[in-house]
Amino acid sequence: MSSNHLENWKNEIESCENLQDLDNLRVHLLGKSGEITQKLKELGGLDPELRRQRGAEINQLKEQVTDSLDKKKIILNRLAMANRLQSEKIDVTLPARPEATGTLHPITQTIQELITYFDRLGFQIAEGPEIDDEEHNFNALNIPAHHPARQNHDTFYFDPETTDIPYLLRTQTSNVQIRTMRNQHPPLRILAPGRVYRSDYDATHTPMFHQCEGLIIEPGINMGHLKGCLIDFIRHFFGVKDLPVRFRPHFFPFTEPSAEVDVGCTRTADGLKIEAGSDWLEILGCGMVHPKVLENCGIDPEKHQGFAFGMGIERLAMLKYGLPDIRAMYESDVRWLNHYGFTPWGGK
Ligand code: 2NM
Repeated sequence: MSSNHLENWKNEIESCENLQDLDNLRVHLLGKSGEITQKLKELGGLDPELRRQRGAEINQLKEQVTDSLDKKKIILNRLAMANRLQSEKIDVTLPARPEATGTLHPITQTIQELITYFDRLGFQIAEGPEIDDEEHNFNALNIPAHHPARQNHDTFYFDPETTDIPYLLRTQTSNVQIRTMRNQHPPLRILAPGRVYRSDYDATHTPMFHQCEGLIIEPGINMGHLKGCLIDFIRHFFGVKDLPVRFRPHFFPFTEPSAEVDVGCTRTADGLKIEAGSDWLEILGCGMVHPKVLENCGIDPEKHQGFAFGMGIERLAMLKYGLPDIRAMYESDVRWLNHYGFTPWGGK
């Protein structure tokens, strides 16, 4: 019976076409109630002499079957791998699937442009708290108690019941310059971009917006330096070489003299163009830092002078990139972001 059985089993093993069939056959032969296992179990009832003889035969049979199963398994494994390699073949010449990449918000882009420009002029980029107190947001800046900007309709105050002193959301980023002047020694060149808050909401105002303020404190700094610095910056920012820039006298409590700066523009039916035109458009405020502000920060106004400027980043971005409504900036509409956003490596 042995050699006949062995031939049959080997044929069965040989005709297995896949690993699953082969495993089923292994269980059928060598499993707990498999054919060969069964034969081994039957040995128990035989005479010792016969048992040894048959035992040796069956074990030899079992070894040969196991050997055949192992060899077949190697072949079927190779076949399965070959099939997988064939079916999962990658065509590296296919064009890449387009990746969905995000864009930089126009505000982020504009802040980066400002930082890049003023960094080259040696300005430190500085940040400070958005929640601050009246000392850093108003007092140190020579903004008197009765100044309209202090009133509740402009400034967001925290509930005075819950804090020891009145806290507020900063209305400009000047608290950064105040802290820097108090913690460092002149000469200083600081650029402070960041979020500010005022209670206002329409097509050109959101209650949170961004400002960028700049400050230079050095001995002998004068209004000529201020004008040269800002004229160069404005022409560079808008990319218009001979753009007319006009300094118009103004009042700020923290600078003296103070000015508002206008650029030339043309107003047409479908909008506004920054260029040498017949009209003017205000884009920033500036002035020589008030002696009282320097004194408030421990700087001797007889030894050091300085100029400062401040601009609204949304306004600059809207003018440069033709954004019609400020409110769309903070609606997080992906279509708007894709349309007006920038690639992280510069350009559109
Ligand atoms: C402006 C206009 C004019 C300004 C002044 C200072 C400081 F802290 F040095 F006194 N920082 N920024 C300033 C001056 C801001 O924004 C329209």
